[in-house]
Amino acid sequence: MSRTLASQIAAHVGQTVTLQGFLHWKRDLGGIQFALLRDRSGIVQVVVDKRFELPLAESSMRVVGEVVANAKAPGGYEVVAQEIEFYAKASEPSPIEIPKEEWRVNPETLLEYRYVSLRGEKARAPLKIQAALVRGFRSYLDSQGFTEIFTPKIVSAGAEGGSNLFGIDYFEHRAYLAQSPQLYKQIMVGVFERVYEVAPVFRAEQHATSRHLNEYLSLDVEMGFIESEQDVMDLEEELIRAMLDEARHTAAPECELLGVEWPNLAEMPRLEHPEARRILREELGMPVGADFNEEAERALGAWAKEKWGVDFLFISKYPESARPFYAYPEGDGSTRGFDLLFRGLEITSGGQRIHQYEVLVEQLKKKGNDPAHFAGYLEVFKYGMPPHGGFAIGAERLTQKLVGLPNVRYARAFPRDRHRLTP
Ligand code: AMO
Repeated sequence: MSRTLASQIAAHVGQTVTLQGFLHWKRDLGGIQFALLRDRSGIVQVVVDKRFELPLAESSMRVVGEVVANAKAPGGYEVVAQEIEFYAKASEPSPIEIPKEEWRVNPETLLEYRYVSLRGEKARAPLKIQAALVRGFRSYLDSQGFTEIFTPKIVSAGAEGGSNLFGIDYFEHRAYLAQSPQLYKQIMVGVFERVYEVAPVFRAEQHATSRHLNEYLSLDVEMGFIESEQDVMDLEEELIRAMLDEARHTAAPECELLGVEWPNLAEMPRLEHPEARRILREELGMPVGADFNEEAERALGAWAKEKWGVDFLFISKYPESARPFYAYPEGDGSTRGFDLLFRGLEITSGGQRIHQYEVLVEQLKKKGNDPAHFAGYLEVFKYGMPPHGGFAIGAERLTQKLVGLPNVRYARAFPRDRHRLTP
């Protein structure tokens, strides 16, 4: 059986086609019934005569019929059904009316019924766009000589600090869910020089916010033989362009459906931390500490948009106090660590890392750690690590900001948050 998609019917006027999909909506006009069939590509109107009884919405179905032009039909074409088969009829009315997508329901309700609310065209579109972003991530890095790696998600210690680790029982040992592949991607630089990973990571964030998930997709990159963190930012700039390009071309209908406003990709300025801090204090009247909070990031994003017309802004040279122990110290209290803000939200942390064993031990002690606790982390640095650096992009945050979602949870199919473990 050859299947025609909803988006292809214009090319088949006068022909008999087979459609497969879901009963999106139905209407009975007495003598005649109309059904909307939704498939992965879109929605098509089907004219159904009284011979056929239409079941509840969301039933899965197959329609064989002739394509005719009809100016009144959505998209200008419809299919006159000759045959209809239902693979599985819905046994209950959908708790969310999929066609009424401007759902004025409690967001918790939408997440509660995510297994069916995701079928809405607008609900599923961010995930389609995210898939394109990830595809762009992989293909750009492949083209630059990177190797995809797969590192353990069950680990014996945290890499980003102990506060937001999920502990688990691992036979007779205590283990944790990986909060970042940080150590492993560094080790793999010693193997392949340039590596990336696309995998979930876990953070026991105590607070429910619009930008924190407890499980998110981390797009990790690490590369060896760099001169400085500038090389890493150069790569990230090109990578972001390639990712957005992929989304723009291969998820064009979804971007259009959501009215995605395309960001300025031409420029991604780099602001050093002391200057960013001065702007916040003096120009924006916001007293800030070493690490910038959500409000400060938003303010900087808005400032850069107004001043330079940019959507992406790097903040570089973070102070040691705001960076993990592995950040490369400049010797003046600053590091070669950076963040990338997109429309005022941090979507990336990264930087050059320490590659010398003695410096790492020193930095660990300086931060009040006992190097013995980091023996596993330190081991590889005894074996000739090259100067290296990298970063991680939070896939849901990038998607959230690109498509303008009010909450990062809508950029993940089945979000895990402070109160949600199902569906
Ligand atoms: P960091 O902890 O800053 O850095 O995380 C990197 C990026 O991941 C995203 N992110 C999150 N997204 C959703 N929910 C969360 N709870 C959450 N926490 C972080 C953000 C953030 O910028 N190992 C370093 C990266 C590196 O230096 O290579 C790290 O994990 O977009």
